[in-house]
Amino acid sequence: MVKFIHAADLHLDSPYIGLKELSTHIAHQIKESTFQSLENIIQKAIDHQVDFVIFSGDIYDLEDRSIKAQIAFRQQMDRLETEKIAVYLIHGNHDFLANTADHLSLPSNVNVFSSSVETVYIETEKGEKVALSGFSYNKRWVTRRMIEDYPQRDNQCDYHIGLLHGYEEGQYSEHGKYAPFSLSELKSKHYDYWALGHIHNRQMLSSNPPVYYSGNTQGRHKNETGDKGCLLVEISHTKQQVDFISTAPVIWETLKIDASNDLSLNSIYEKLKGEIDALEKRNTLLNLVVSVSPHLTDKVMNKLRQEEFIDALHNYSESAFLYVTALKINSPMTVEEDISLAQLFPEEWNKSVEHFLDKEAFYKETKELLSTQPFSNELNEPTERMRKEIVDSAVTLLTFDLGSIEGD
Ligand SMILES: [Mn+2]
Repeated sequence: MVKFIHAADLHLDSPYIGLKELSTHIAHQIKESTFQSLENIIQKAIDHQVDFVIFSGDIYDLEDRSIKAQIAFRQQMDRLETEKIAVYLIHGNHDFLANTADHLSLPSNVNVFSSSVETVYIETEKGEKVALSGFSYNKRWVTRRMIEDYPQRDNQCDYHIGLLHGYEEGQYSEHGKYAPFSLSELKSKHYDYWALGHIHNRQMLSSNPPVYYSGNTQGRHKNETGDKGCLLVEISHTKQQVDFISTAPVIWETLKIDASNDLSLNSIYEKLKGEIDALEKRNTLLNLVVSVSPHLTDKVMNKLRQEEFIDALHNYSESAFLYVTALKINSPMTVEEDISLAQLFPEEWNKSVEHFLDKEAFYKETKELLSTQPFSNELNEPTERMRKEIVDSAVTLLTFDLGSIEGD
């Protein structure tokens, strides 16, 4: 049996996008979160006495690796070296191998794959032979189907593991720049495990053979919600066990609350406070989306939109903080009294909405916009969920802001 940890997309020293003023205590914890998550992963590797650790790309957030990130990574690799635990890592699109003159060296237990697919062979302490195949990005985009260069399973070995930072095709074309592959191509290699990186949402593409994206180790913005960490993998010839281990010290969450029956500031506040207090007590950055009644008075509405209202919702306890990073108030406004575009031209309206719900049309129409700052930074790996969110918001905005015609 071989036992290892699979992690990816650490993005050490990520800048946090979209966070406003934070207390220094919280700001510090957030700034350190990618490092803390790495430290937790290494501790788990030691606790579980794994045979080795795999990092499937994007260890650093930028090709221009910060000194702080390099030092922190080296320190953690040193810990593994002391424990005689080997590390196999590939670089991804964020930390591609380029000029290495400004790189700090890593201890000898760390094996970095080069820019063409190579296979390394190791023997575990129990005497089992393991082959690991992978490659590192040497530029921002790798459009070549690198999967074609991976060898077939080496049957002289007990286990053969693939490391690949790339995009599984079939969902949308934006990721064609990232070493695209299909699941059937992976399966055709007959490996015992595929350790994938690039997609930040943890997911299993196949259980047999096990093919996993471990997801990133720490959420970095409001669209990377939920628990984050690494995978503990145990493979023998009779069973495969893949367990998620939570290591992220801070999580992002979105909470949608329906307050459309509450007409006073007090009852809205009580409802929000109640739902927030019921959340699990752990460091949380919360994105609140609240639906309110169209019959709220302007005075109540103004209060809801004040910064002070958000401030009243944060929740700090000794063990954890909950910080509301954004409050979105969905109000149907005065749509009931107006004639909306949707009512006036139902056919055209539905046609337009449908048009934008179509993936291809969406990317065609937004291509230019999404490739400019600041969108290009935040959306360089748009997920299907983000796309739907954008379309949803646009439809809501159009329905309520533009869709209604003021009677003059
Ligand atoms: Mn990444």
